[in-house]
Order: sequence, then structure tokens, then C-alpha cells
Amino acid sequence: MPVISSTQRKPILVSLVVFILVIVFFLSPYQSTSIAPSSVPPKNVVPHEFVMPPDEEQFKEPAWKNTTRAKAAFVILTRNSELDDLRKTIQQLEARFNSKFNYPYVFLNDEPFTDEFKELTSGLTKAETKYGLIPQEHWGYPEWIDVEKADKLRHKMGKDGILYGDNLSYRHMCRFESGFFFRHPLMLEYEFYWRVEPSVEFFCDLDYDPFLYMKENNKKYGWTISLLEYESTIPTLWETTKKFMKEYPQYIPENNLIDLISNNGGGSYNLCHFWSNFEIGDLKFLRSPEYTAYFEYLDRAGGFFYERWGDAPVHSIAVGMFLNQSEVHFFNDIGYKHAPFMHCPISRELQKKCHCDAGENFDFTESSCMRKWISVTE
Ligand SMILES: Nc1nc2c(ncn2[C@@H]2O[C@H](COP(=O)(O)OP(=O)(O)OP(=O)(O)O)[C@@H](O)[C@H]2O)c(=O)[nH]1
Ligand SMILES: *[C@@H]1O[C@H](CO)[C@@H](O)[C@H](O)[C@H]1NC(C)=O
Ligand SMILES: *[C@@H]1O[C@H](CO)[C@@H](O)[C@H](O)[C@H]1NC(C)=O
Ligand SMILES: *[C@@H]1O[C@H](CO)[C@@H](O)[C@H](O)[C@H]1NC(C)=O
Ligand SMILES: [Mg+2]
Repeated sequence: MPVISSTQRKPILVSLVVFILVIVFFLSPYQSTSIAPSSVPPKNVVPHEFVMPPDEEQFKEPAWKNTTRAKAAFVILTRNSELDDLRKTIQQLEARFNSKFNYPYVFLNDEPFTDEFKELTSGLTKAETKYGLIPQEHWGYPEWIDVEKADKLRHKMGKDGILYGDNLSYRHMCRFESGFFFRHPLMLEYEFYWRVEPSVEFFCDLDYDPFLYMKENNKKYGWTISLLEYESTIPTLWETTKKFMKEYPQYIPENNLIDLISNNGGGSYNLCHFWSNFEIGDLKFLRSPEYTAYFEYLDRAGGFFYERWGDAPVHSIAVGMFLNQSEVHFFNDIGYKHAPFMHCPISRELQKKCHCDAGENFDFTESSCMRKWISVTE
């Protein structure tokens, strides 16, 4: 009887396994269409088809794995009472973007934030959260304002049915967003900001870093929705702006975007503005000598209180006066809604990352300034 010793048994087992693997390979469906990039391509086939996968993108590292970050933060002016609306917004922002990139949040308020507010906002993110109180001089009447006159004009605007016409806190808010949020001590360490408000929604996955995009492409101002302002809120804003331009010609570059905000070369304002509840911007721009001079000029004129100048037209007119086309970016890929208007990307390629209804996109409706933007920048 042949005896197989333990040393003889091993080679036999190994051969058997190899034999089975070879059989399996030849019977397998992969055998005839080798996909291994290193395999020798058969004759008559262009080699690069084998080396390059059909969709290169899927083999790229996601952008967030690169740990380089901009010095940037979300900035959210809000009240304690808006906590629940804000949580809804933050959870969407985290899901669409920030759970991957972890940019910090700066919350600002004219009253101290409650512990409840702090716990229930910080709980939604791994990122740093900071809570700041707005100094009195940034949320009140400057000394040159005639308060009696302001009260009278405000009540009148209310009676005339102007939106937020008789609302004082709204005016402090607009003045703060125009001239002060970027000077708050908690903001000083940052170079870029993304403004967020309670209740806004985000519909599209954002897989790259928009702050780095701004920085690397020398963009100073980014937006998603543009529209027409109510003229009754800014009766003298353009006259005041024209006087400013006359007094400070050194701040007005030749090839600016004035045609975006005026249909007659600066004669009158066409009411177009970027909706400032969404902004991604360069803080250096808002802290620049020209923007500072413009804000102070407007503040002295008193229209934040005697009229109801909004931070959106103020920022937008500054963009039109001081920046050129290549410094302003339309974030088409950021699906965004601040009721009642939504920007939803309409191209099929961008829609793949979104859940908004492109049929409800605001861009090409009557009150949007999208067509103007296209005509000026193309
Ligand atoms: N802390 C604080 N935040 C305010 C106050 N008023 C407005 N805000 C914030 O300022 C931003 C703009 O105010 P909103 O009331 O949304 O103004 P709006 O977007 O023009 O108007 P809505 O259509 O009502 O949203 C929001 O982020 C508010 O939370 C206020 O009195 N105190
Ligand atoms: C990470 O991003 C920075 C900034 O965009 C870039 O300079 C750097 O080359 C990137 N690093 C890698 C490994 O891709
Ligand atoms: C003033 O406007 C704010 C919105 O910024 C609103 O929440 C508030 O109810 C308004 N106040 C009054 C007295 O109308
Ligand atoms: C826009 O302005 C920047 C300076 O901030 C300049 O570097 C750039 O060349 C300008 N671009 C155009 C198209 O004028
Ligand atoms: Mg709002």
C-alpha cells in the first residue's frame, strides 16, 4: 500500500488548488474581457482603452480629503427665537457640504445667546462653533441721526405699506450687515465668509471647497440669486452713491461692473442686487479702504434710518463700482432657497447632485437679474 508522507502531501494539495483556480479562471466571465489595467492588451485594440477607466472621475480623491482649508467661516446673524429654523438649515448645510469640510460657525446676536441655543446648534456639527454679542455701537443710532425725524419717517413708511417700513430692528440689521459683521472680533481671524440665515435650504451636494475656489481664482464676491429691489426702500441711495463716486474717483476702476447695476452707464440704478442672505465673499473686500469709505459715506447720509436701505443693494452696488467681471462668481452649482425664491441648477449634469425642482428655478423669471448678468458678463 503506497504511503503518502506529510512532506509529499503538501505539493499535491498545492497543485490541486492551482489546478482548480485555473479552471475557475477559464470558466469565469472575466476571462475573455480582461479589465486589469496591467494586462497586455490584445492585438487590434487601442491600448489606452485598457489603461484608462471609462470614468476617470471615480478614481480621483474627493477634494475634502485634502486637508488644506481656507481661513473661512459661516457667519450667522440670528435671534434665540429662530433656533429651530436654524437647526433645520444647519443640518442641511452639514449634509450637503460641511460634514466633509468642517468649517467653523460664527453666530452673532444683539442679545446674548442662551445655553439652549448653544447646545442645540453645536450638537449638529463636528466643527467649531463660536457665539458673539454685537457691540452696542454696531446696533444702534449713530450720534448724527435725528431720532425724532427717523421715527416719523419710519412710521410713514409703515403707513405707506412698505415691507418692514416701520421696523426699527430690521434697520439695525441692515446697517449691521452692511458695515459691521466683518469687523466683529470673532470674524477678524478669517479671510472668507459664507453668510447663512435661519430657514434657508441647500439642495445640492457640494464636493469641492468654495472658499478655496474663491481664493485660488481671485474671486471677491459669490452669489446664487439676483433680483430687483423695492424702489420705495431706497429713494436717495443712488443719488448718494453718485456723489460718492464723484468725490472718490480714485476708488472707481475703469472696467468695473457698473453695467450690471445701471442700464445707462451710471445715470440711474436699475434696482438689480444680489440677494445677500446668501453670500460667499472675501472679507478683505469688505474691509478695503474703498468699501469702508463707501459704507461710511452712506452711514453719514442717514438712509439706513431715514429710508430703509438694505444690505443687499449696498453690497451689490459696491460690487458694481469696485470689482470687475472676473472677481465675481455665480455659484450655479449651489441649489439654494430663501423663501419665496430658489436657485436650482437646470443643467442635467448639475442636477445629478441635487434634489430641487428645476422647474421652480427663479433665474429666468421677470424679477430676476440673471439675464442682465449674462448680457454683461458674456
Ligand atoms: N440677532 C438678531 N438678528 C436679527 C434681527 N433681525 C433680523 N435678524 C437676522 O438677520 C437676518 C435677516 O433678517 P430676516 O428677518 O431674515 O430678513 P429678510 O431675509 O430680509 O426677511 P425675511 O423674508 O423675513 O426672511 C436673519 O439671519 C435674521 O435672523 C434682530 O433683531 N436680532
Ligand atoms: C491640496 O490643496 C491645496 C490647495 O488647493 C493644493 O495646493 C495642494 O496641492 C493639494 N494637495 C494635494 C496632495 O493634492
Ligand atoms: C421686524 O422685522 C423682523 C424681521 O427682521 C421680524 O421678525 C419682526 O417681527 C419685525 N418686527 C415688527 C415690530 O414688525
Ligand atoms: C480684475 O481686477 C484684478 C485686480 O483686482 C486684476 O488682477 C484683473 O486682471 C482684472 N481683470 C479684468 C478682466 O479686468
Ligand atoms: Mg431672511
